[in-house]
Amino acid sequence: MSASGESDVARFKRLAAERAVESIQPGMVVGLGSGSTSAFVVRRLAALRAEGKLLDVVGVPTSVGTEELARSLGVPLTTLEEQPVLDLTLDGADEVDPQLRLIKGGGGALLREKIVAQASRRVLIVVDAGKLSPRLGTHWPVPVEVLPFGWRSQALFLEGFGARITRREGREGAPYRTDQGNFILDCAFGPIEHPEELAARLEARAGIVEHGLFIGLTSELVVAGPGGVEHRRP
Ligand code: ABF
Repeated sequence: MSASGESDVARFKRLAAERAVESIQPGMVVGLGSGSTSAFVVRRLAALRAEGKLLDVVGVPTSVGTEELARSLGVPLTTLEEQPVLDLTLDGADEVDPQLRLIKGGGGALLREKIVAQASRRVLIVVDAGKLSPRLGTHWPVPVEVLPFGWRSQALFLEGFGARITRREGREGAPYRTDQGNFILDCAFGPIEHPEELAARLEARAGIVEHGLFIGLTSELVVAGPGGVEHRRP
C-alpha cells in the first residue's frame, strides 16, 4: 500500500494501463475493455484528452459499465455498427498463460469483450503480474454465459467435463444477469490441459452463448509487477 492509499495491485494495474495507452495513435478507433484495469485505461485517455492529446480517438465500449465511465469522463464513443473494424482494443484479463491464452469474464462482460476483440486488428491485453499463470484454470473458473432457457441442462453438460459449477449470483440473491440478460455459470475445471479442445466443445453446445476462454486473440501484452512494466509484442 502506498502513502496515497493505492494498493500494490491497483498501482500495477494503473501503470500497465498507462503504458498500454501509449499504443493509441491519433485517429484510432479503440475498443475499451471492462474491469478495473480497463477503467484505468479510460481514465488515462480522458487525462490525455484534457491535455489536448488524442482528441480524435473514439472508443467502442465492451460493457454498459465502461460506456457509463467513458461518457462521464467525456471520452467520445462509437458503435460496432458505425465502426465494424477497430484499430486496437485494450482490455484486461483474469488469467494469462505463457501462450497468451486468456480466461476473461470475471466481470461478466465476456461476450461483448470477445465480439470487440474479434473485430480488432490488434488486441493489447493489460494486466498486473498476478494474472500470469502456468496453465489456465489454475486460479480462476471459466465463466460460461448461458441462456436462462435450459440453463440447468447446460450446468449438467458442464459438470460432465468434471467442472464444479456455480451460477453467479447478483444482488439480493437474484441470479446475476449479463448486459444481454443471460446467466453466467462459473466453471471450476482446475488446470486445463487442452484449452482449445475445451473451447471447441463449449462452442458446439446450443444454449451456451459464449465462454471466457480467449484463444488466439491476444496480439500483445502489457504486464506490470514488482519488476517493472513490460510490453510483450510478437
Ligand atoms: C475484464 O475485467 C474481464 O474480462 C476480466 O474478467 C476483468 C479483469 O478485471 P480487473 O481488471 O478488474 O482485474 O477485463
